Amino acid sequence: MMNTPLSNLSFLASLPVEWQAWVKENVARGCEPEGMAAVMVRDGHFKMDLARLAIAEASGQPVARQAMRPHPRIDANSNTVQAADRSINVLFRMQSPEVVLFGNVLSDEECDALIAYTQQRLERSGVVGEADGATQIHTHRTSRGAMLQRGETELVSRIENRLAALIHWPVENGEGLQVLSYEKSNEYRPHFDWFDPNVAGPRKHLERGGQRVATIVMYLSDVEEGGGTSFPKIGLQVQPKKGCAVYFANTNAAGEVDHNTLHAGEPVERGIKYVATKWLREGEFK
Ligand SMILES: O=C(O)CCC(=O)C(=O)O
Repeated sequence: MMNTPLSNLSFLASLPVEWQAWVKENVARGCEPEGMAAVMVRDGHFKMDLARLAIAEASGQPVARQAMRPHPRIDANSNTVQAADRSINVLFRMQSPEVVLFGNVLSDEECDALIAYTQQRLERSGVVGEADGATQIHTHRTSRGAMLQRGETELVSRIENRLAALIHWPVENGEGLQVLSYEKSNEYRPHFDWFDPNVAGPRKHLERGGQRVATIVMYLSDVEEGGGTSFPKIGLQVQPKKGCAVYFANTNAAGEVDHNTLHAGEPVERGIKYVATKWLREGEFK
């Protein structure tokens, strides 16, 4: 089992390095914490709780342990990250919401093998029912998909270990890969991946490993037209590129869900889009 690195248990370390430096510098200068937090919210788009906790931590104040929520961490300050067996490219990174686009996550052969392996298992994808949490067929989601078990094959294990190393997050805190196939006009309309604790159905899913702290969508094919992953609240669209992956954090280090992670799989216009989605949980997913 891969242990969660201690550095994950730090609000300060969860900030981009330039903000870590800013916080340390201003704490050292004796700046007023609430004023600093306000600047972090205004200029860095951080949530107020996270800003306050990071400042408190940098000031050497005791921070309530229960307030600390381990969170994936990506070393994205150079353009390449060595993740277990593969050297992965960092193509862009934004901090709030935290979105990172990676290149070279999977080889062409790995993409093709995942598609071939799941081809006979694809079934219409569902959404989480609001009342009871059961999977429901809905017009908002028209792809077909296959849910894999963690470690189901050597290839699946290899990819899971690679992703775990890339984001410093235990393999056990991940759901099995979900391979999705979108044909012409198939889509996944705007939705959140995090479970709303105030709604009965989604709340049930929290019992099995806690919140979905982050998502990785890996593109297994190029798509001739359409099929981008869009984030309507932040005006971002990622075009599918075989072997690339988009990572986004659904919660911050204080455990707050991020409404700016609203995202959609845009309708495919031409070609077939294949993706493999990995949802990362706060705790072990059994
Ligand atoms: O198909 C996509 O681009 C996004 C997939 C997605 O939103 C999901 O699996 O949660």
